[in-house]
Amino acid sequence: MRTLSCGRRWSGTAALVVVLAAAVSIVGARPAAAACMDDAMEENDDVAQATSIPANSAQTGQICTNDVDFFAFAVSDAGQIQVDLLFTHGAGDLDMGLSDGTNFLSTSEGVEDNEHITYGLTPGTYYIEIVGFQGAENSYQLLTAFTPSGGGGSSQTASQTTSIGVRAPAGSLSISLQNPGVSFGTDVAPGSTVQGTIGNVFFTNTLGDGSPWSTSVAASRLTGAEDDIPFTALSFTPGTQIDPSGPTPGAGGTFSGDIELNYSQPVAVADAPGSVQGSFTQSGSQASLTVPSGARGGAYTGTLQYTIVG
Ligand SMILES: [Ca+2]
Ligand SMILES: [Ca+2]
Ligand SMILES: [Ca+2]
Repeated sequence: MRTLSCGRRWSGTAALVVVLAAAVSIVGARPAAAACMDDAMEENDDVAQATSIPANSAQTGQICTNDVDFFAFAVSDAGQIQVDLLFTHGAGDLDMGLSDGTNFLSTSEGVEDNEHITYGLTPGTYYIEIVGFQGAENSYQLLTAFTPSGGGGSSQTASQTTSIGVRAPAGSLSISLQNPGVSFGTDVAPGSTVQGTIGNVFFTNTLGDGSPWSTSVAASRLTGAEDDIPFTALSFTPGTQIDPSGPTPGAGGTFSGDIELNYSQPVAVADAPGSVQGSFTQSGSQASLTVPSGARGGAYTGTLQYTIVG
């Protein structure tokens, strides 16, 4: 049994050439044999001429006397390479080495059929070198199989965009106002209560989804240059006239809530069951403001915010 580690034949590429050169005279002393038909991958007798193959591949080749066959493959991931050189030993002893182009990483120099190498690789280019022992000739099949580390595969991602066009509701839900503003007067005495005319409120519900719907209003504080009037000083009285009929006027009332917040709790303006559909005008609504007796003189402004929900 020949050992694999003694470096008898595989001490490096340079040493290999010397051994093969010495074999020339041995073969030359033999009786003439049938001419060896080399493979189509020639010349591939050194690293520079190596035949490029994938890391997973199957090749057939021929070693003639003094021939060396080099194959090169590259791996982009770390992993394990398995190299099988298949031949019949009795027809000619072939041996095999795996190198990084400079040094052998592993060799297989058995004295039975076939050679086999398994070796862990980092990303890079590697070379398989096939020789005949002491000038032996034989045909062979070379099989390589690479398994990336980490569960047998490197990860990869691909992406695509998603899109959808959502159909708009068949109907609409809207609210608008006749008057852009509500005035409570321009020269109001502190402590007095004054009325402001809201004007018409227009609202439409044609959604037809059967949901009940309602309108409401919330108030902000009225802000002055040196003082504020809280929304709790305001109240709202919804108009009782709604045209056409259907929706019901809300109860209205004084705005309430945490006066530190921007808006009060909503006050009901009108509501209706889902069966009431169409466009409506509510008229006659009023707002009332009681000016605090300690309010400083000046102009104050605030906001009434209307909402329709259905
Ligand atoms: Ca060859
Ligand atoms: Ca060759
Ligand atoms: Ca062998």
